[in-house]
Amino acid sequence: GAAPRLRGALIGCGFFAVNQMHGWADLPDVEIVALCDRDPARLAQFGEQFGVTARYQDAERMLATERLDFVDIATTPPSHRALVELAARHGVAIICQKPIAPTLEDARAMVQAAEDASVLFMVHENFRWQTPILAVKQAIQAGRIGTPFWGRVSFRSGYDVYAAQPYLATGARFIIEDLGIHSLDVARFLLGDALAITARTRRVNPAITGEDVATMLLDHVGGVTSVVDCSYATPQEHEPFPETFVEIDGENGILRLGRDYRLTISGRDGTVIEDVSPPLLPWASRPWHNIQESVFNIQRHWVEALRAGGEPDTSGRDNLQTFALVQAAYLSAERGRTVRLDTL
Ligand code: NAD
Ligand code: 89Y
Repeated sequence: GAAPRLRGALIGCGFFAVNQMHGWADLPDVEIVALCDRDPARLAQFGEQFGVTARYQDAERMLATERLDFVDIATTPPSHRALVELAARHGVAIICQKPIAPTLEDARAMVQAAEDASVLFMVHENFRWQTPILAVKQAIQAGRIGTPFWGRVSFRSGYDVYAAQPYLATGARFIIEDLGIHSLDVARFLLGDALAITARTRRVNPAITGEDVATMLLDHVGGVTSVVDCSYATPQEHEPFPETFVEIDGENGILRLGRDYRLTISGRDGTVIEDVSPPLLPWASRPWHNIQESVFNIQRHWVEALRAGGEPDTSGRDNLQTFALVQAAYLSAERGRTVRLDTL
């Protein structure tokens, strides 16, 4: 017969966790059996919305009480390390939202804790699971442009992200650790690991504390160069949020992922334009549907990894490479020089 359903618990019933709950509901292999939020009003409202009656304000109590296969941590970064270490102590597999933690020291300790406890640990780094990004990866792997030698991953927007996520306006750091982290991960996913980074940052919006513009130059293994740029200070007539644009030049052709999810590939056989739009899932809403579908895709991948006992693509260990790029970018911008990752 079918394997028993995986028993998960969600910690952090906030803005983004709604998408995670909808994604789980679409996976017949998974049941979210308990919820945790330290805010009782959010916990109650969320529990009603998704019909989950086992509710806890304290994650420690939840882990001591419930029999779980995994926890899905959807809190903001200051709580991530303690929650990951708690789940590891209980021998429960772990998904944790990005950014993995406030510091590289925390991130390394979390990966170590999961490895010491022999529990699977995945960072919810979902942008590489977006249908258009997967289409770009597929085109490269199929050899449609030959070996890449240059790339650009770009996200420039004027969308008001502060309305739904007010904490983004008040942190000392903003766009690289919140959004650029995804762009850096996409650059790694498409072009390979990076060895060094050079970054420049700006704050344009006077109403926020951290940087809202970043321009980064990456040196990848094998001599590939990329530019990763992001901005939330770039309002435009046709707001592209939350589309990531990609340009890759290869030895036998080029590809461009542009507006409205149009992928243009120019190779030996001429130019082909493909529509690589993400599907609009029943619970999704524009313009977020691209991100929302990637939540479902990464969750499906998690179920496969957990069932097989294999390391997920965006494991904690893998994500240390992306997170090191984030930390190195801030250091580079602060010092005005290139930072090699092996010096962190
Ligand atoms: P939020 O503030 O709306 O929700 C966080 C919730 O966690 C709150 O309800 C808070 O009470 C609860 N919480 C915090 N610490 C807790 C603890 N120790 N125990 C129990 N509950 C606790 O935040 P959000 O906007 O939903 O963001 C959450 C995370 O999701 C962030 O790390 C953010 O970067 C990430 N995020 C990811 C994506 C993506 O595409 N991957 C998109 C948006 C946000
Ligand atoms: O928090 C961010 C993310 O991960 O995707 C978009 C976002 O919600 C705002 O930048």
